[in-house]
Amino acid sequence: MTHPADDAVYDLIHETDPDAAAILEREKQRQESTIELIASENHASAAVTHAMGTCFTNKYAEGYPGRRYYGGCAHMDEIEELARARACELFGCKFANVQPHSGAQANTAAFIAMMSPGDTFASLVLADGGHLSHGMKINFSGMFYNPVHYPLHYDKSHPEHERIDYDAVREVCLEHKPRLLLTGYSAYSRQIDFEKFRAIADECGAVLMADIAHIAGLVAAGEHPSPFPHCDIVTTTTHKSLRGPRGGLVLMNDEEIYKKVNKALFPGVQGGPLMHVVFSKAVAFGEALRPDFKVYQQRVRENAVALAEALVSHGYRICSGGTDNHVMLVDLSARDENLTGADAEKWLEAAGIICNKNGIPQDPRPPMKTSGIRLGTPATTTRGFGPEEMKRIAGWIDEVLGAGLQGDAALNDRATATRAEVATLCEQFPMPGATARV
Ligand code: DSN
Repeated sequence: MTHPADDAVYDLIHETDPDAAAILEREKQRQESTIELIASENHASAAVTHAMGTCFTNKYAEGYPGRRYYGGCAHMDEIEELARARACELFGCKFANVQPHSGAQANTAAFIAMMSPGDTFASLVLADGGHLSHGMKINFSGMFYNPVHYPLHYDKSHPEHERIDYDAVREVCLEHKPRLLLTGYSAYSRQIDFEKFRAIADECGAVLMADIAHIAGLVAAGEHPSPFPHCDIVTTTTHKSLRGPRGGLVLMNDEEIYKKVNKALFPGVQGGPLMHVVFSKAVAFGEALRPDFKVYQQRVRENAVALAEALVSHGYRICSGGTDNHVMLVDLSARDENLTGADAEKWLEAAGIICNKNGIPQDPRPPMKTSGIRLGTPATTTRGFGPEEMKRIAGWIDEVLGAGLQGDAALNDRATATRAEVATLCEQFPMPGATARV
């Protein structure tokens, strides 16, 4: 399956640089023939993919529409205004900055806009499902600010086990009086109650920020409650469930915050915006505004539930007891206490199933080993997989991990057989966007 635009791109690059073209071809074939379960990845459409390969890449446009540091920016202004307007329509807010190169850059700008160095903020620690830029000591957020972390419920007999403990969030905030309270996570499968966070932020006098990088597509489609009007500032990536190009986005309703964010991002954090990516963001937001995007997001959630239930039927445990969104954390130790996330990631890749090892709450294993894997359904749903395919995938996962536990010979046999079955299924559900030229 090829898109004519992919053929043209491949031919062009092959003519001028066969070495690079060969690598491109191998990566396209890898994506085409494997099942992508990394929760933060997706298959962008051909329009979104190829929008990044336009002459917009040639242009410097430091500044913002109407106030640039370079001449020749008339069409940069047009496309940035279009992207901003579509982002605001999609998320139901008044202001958008579409220039962040990534989610981490968006978070950096938000922190600079809302805090002074040394200020305290409250967040969920990475090990419980947060993010590197939510206060890890090795990241700017932990180097220049003072993170305090609120815990998850951690009590196996409690119905809210491994979910946000809103009473504990309140206690941490009342004790530390953070300047900013941060919600939104990278490995959390439950709905976030933004209204409860707002009440806590108001009680302790904090700014409320949400990083909706993972759930942005669901939020845009109304399949997860919106952070607006509760949050003061919202950051996201554009390439995960939102299915756009790789990049970041900041959203808000307050004009003063908007001005601060604009200044914080440029000149505070970034130089020239990636206008070819801004162009592609506009195209992606246009796609997300279409009615079929809502149907897509409904299917993402249905598939996540189907996959989680099927894994439970094979003896795995889903952290927090299930999923409300696109992602799930699978506790492998429930299936076999010797199973690690690192082994599972490697064994499944050999079988054509791509995922990432991930710590589970209070994981006794270190981050490069882990007791869990994180699975998500945005990419497989884009391909057109449904609940039946999710059941097949869960079965394959169990067969491969079971074989891996028996040793290398069993794993090799099983992985080879599964990889062929996976490739056959993938052929029936071609990857949209930049598809392989085979
Ligand atoms: N690396 C992303 C993820 O996989 O969730 C977050 O930045």
